[in-house]
Amino acid sequence: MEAKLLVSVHSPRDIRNWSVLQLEELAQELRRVIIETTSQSGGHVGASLGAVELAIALHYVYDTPSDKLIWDIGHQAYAHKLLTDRYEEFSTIRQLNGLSGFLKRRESEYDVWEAGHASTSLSAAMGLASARDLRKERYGVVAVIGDGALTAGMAWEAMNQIGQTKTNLVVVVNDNSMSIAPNVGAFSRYLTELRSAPAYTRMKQEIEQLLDSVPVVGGRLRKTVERVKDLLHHAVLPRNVFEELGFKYYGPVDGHNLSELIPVLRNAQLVDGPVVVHVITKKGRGYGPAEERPGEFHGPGPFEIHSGKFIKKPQPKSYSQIFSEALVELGATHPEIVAVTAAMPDGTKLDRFQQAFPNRFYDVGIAEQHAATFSAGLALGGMRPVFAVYSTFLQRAYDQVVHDICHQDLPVILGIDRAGLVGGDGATHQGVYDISFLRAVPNMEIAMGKDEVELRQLLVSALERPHPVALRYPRGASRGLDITGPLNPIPWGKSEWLARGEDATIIAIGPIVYAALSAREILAQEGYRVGVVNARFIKPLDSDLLRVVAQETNAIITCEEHAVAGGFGSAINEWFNEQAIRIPILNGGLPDEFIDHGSASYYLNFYELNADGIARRVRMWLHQKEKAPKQIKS
Ligand SMILES: Cc1ncc(C[n+]2csc(CCOP(=O)(O)OP(=O)(O)O)c2C)c(N)n1
Repeated sequence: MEAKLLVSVHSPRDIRNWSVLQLEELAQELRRVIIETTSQSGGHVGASLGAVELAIALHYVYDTPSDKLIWDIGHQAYAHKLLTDRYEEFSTIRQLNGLSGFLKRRESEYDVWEAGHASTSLSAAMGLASARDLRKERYGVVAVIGDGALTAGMAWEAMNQIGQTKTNLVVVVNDNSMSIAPNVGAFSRYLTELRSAPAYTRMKQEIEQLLDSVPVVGGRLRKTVERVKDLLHHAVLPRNVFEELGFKYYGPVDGHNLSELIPVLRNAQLVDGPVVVHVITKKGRGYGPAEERPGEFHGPGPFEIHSGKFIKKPQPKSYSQIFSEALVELGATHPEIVAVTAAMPDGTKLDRFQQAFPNRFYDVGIAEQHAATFSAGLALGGMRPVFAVYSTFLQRAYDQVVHDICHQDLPVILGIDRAGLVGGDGATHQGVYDISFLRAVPNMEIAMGKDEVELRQLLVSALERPHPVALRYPRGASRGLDITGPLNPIPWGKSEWLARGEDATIIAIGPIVYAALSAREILAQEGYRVGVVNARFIKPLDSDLLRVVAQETNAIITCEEHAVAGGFGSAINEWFNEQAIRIPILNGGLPDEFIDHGSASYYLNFYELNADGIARRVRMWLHQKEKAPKQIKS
């Protein structure tokens, strides 16, 4: 498409002398580009369409990049990317070697802060503003945070600090009353009240101006008048929560009206001390289907622009759906099962459980820490909580898992969704660390099936355990297997022999087991006798089986879609070390580096974790071993 205005915008400086009319045209063009691009590649279309005018106004008012603009999460910042010289590459967004779907400091000097997880912006802004003040530098600091992200404790920890200081920092609350799903909780309700009282707020601002304009003259009289003004202020004008915390409050402002937004941001910029600008926006603004179905258009794949229909190849059910539906099935006969999500009812598919058992479902907002300890409390009270959470977001609740769940050995089930590589969301979202950080914790048990049949069975087994259990499953489509069989448990801690082999045995965890089986076939054609074990359990390991492996085979290869450091393979190494059984072990997994956006299949190939890659590594390794002096097995 032709973007006649945007082609001439190489930096926000290029628009700073434009009229509001021109800026409005630019907004329309930005929307067209965002819709056209995301219709092909998918992406965070709804949030970004909602923040188009906000991005324009902020870059218009502030002298970026000297002034620092921090976006919370960064998923809403596509217009910011386009205004900062990334139009030419915009079609590569979220693809391998293309632009990131979030902000990246190496991508642009305008990307001041990198995120992907919610609610970090205010702490980062406070840090930046404090450094500025200490170094006696002069630049503006502005943080944009959504009403959803404002439900997180971390945001309030920052508000608590910012409100106490006199530092110059502007917090823009981008309030669209949506998280991914409709926003939840008491604070969200409070924002709704604040939003629905613009007439009151305007009256309040007028009274404030009036009071400020009362002239006061010298000495004691001045003090008395100031005091009377103060008293009047408090008597006439109840303050909102932001003001109580020490912020100056501007709003609510229509976030799609540049003539309103720009002057308010200018005023906020002039205030000495912390300010909240409360901006009302609409998720999906300007694209009918996204406005009507904001949840679905939060982060969709490709779609038809004219109909808003998603372009999807028919696929088996996702692992999330399998997990959630099994939970619904079990929920019918287990009234003690309760489901918990931290703002991800759609992503985790727990919305199915919500429909079936509304009283036993909790969406606590973007509050993973709270969700974990809340689950611990539920378990303490005799319920069987299942907290379904993406592996990456569980990182935030580590202390709660250690201190509140595991230390008290409470039987909470963590449904660890998106365990493994995640694709377009990239480095901040890869689910490849949870084995490492969970298996170090006493009482925690960790399992992962090779497919959806085992996922269902392991859920039944997990419910029988008196300890915390982490049950991992990957992002995306399952294998399409028949899951109509009975929901029988898998014996706890028992791995599965899939094939025996004298030359080497591959011990794999999760769906990568199937790649290991294919690798075995490739190698069999070359004369290698390779066994395959479906581990199923990371903790506890199946000691009996591992002993047999050591007796029957000359070498072990571990395979996991997870970081090698501290991962499943490390657990195997530790076990053999501890048993003083010497056997060569090769660990297949992901390296000690952050893995950017790009398809999971690309990275599985790149890191030799698909069938060909596993076969290649095993072949090379066995070949080298043949040349090396013989290892001694005890
Ligand atoms: C810690 C964490 N939990 C969950 C998510 C998933 N997530 C991404 S965007 C989003 C909604 C954010 O809502 P809001 O801040 O209001 O921004 P909006 O999308 O409405 O613009 C959620 C829950 C995340 N990024 N980080």
